Amino acid sequence: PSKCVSRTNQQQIIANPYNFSVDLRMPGVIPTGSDTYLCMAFPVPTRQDAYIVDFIPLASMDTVHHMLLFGCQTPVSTNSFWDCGSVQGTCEDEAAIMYAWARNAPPTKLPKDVGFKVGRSSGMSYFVLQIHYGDISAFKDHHRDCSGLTLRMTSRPQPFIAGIYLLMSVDTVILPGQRVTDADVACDYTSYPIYPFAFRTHTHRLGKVVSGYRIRDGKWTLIGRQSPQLPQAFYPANKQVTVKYGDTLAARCVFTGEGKTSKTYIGGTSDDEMCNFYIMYYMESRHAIPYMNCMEMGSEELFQHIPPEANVPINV
Ligand code: IYT
Ligand code: CU
Ligand code: CU
Repeated sequence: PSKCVSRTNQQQIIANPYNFSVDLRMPGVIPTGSDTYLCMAFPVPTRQDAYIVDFIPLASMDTVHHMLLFGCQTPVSTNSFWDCGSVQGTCEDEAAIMYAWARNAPPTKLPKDVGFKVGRSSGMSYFVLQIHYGDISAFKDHHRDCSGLTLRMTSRPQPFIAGIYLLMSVDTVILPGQRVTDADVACDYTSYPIYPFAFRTHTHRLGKVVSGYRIRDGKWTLIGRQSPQLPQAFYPANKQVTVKYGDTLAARCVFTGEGKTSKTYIGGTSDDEMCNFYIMYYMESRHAIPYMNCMEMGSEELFQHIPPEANVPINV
């Protein structure tokens, strides 16, 4: 159908020969049930390095619950779309998240002079777009969906690169009936300075609040705090906080086991849980490190000093 045709080629305005746009859209799909996750891979359209400097969502508000954009080397499939619910994932290798759009949440903008670096040398040859179709009653008319994103890109090197620091728990167990379970994650930061500008939280049903902090000289400073039951977009971070060598990054997810009759573990299905705090940062290009993560359980002694707000639920 004509409305699925990519506008990318027609759209080029040769104002600046370094700049171009890429449309990533579903190829006219009809999800077969509510809560379907569909993915599609797109090769990064250049042999040289390129930078994503802006994201423009093209999502049908009545059917798309959320969209995520990943970069990786080996997507699960390279021809057309696939079902990427809990069974099949996005990539064979590690996927790096670059963008999240969620219904009813304001989209994040990259700061000026900041871009996500993509292309062969950065280990990212493919984009993978994941779309979660929520309520599919709007498909009763059998129309096809072409939701997706436009990426504004440039081949001009950017002064700062964007990156993601992911704090995640790998070993939390939530006991049935237990009112509060804290999942604590913390790591020493031993690299060049990063400047957080957005954060995203992710848990499944049992998460109440997720908070992320920088600890410097024993003092805890909030980077961001959100209910994972609100749209899981990237929200603006506390801009005052920069992170440098010698700091500690820490996150706490608060869960409840109320109403459960069995233990809940970390895992991929909706009956499992996850505890994720993503920090989107920028960093000077000359020592660019685009992805970092922390999976260490924080020490009890350290978390004795976490601000009490980390355990205050956020009303949704
Ligand atoms: C076990 C777990 O917590 N998985 C998370 C975090 C994660 C994200 C990425 C782990 C790896 C990744 O490559 I990207 I290894 C998780 O799956 N989070 C989901 C999405 O997959 C991104 C989320 O919505 O945050
Ligand atoms: Cu969703
Ligand atoms: Cu999850």
